[in-house]
Amino acid sequence: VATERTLILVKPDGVQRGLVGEVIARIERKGFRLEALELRTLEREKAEEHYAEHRERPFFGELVAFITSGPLVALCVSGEGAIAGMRTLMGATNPLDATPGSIRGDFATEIGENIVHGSDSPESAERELGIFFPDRF
Ligand code: DAT
Ligand code: MG
Repeated sequence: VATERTLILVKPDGVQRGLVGEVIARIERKGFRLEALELRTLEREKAEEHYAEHRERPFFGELVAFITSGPLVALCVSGEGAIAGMRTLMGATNPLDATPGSIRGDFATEIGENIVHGSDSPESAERELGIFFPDRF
């Protein structure tokens, strides 16, 4: 497995609930590295760009409203197999389906408030890192 980097977000619900340290601790304990970290509130345009693949979905408006609703923490995480590895640490998109022991499985119940985002492929990772850290990656 190659060394990869991926964009991770602790979404506004995770920041609001004080779970930033918990999420970062799990990432570090797993053995992945933090390459960049920023607390910011996302502008609507950036949110729409980040979630462009979901533009036609019925929940798109809610998704953009939620992700812009308060500060989030954006991270670049790297390591062997970091893209799939972080998806495993996060758990399934719907927290009710997420395995206990995963972030979503341990801390969430609602699909619309599932604490974390992680890129789903090398292409998405590079695209998303370019949105959040344009002068770094
Ligand atoms: P993931 O975040 O696991 O990559 P995704 O890319 O399919 O999942 O969807 C992006 C986010 O959109 C997801 O984290 C929560 C929200 N979402 C997905 N499906 C939804 C649905 N059916 N209803 C409401 N929100 C949804
Ligand atoms: Mg996704």
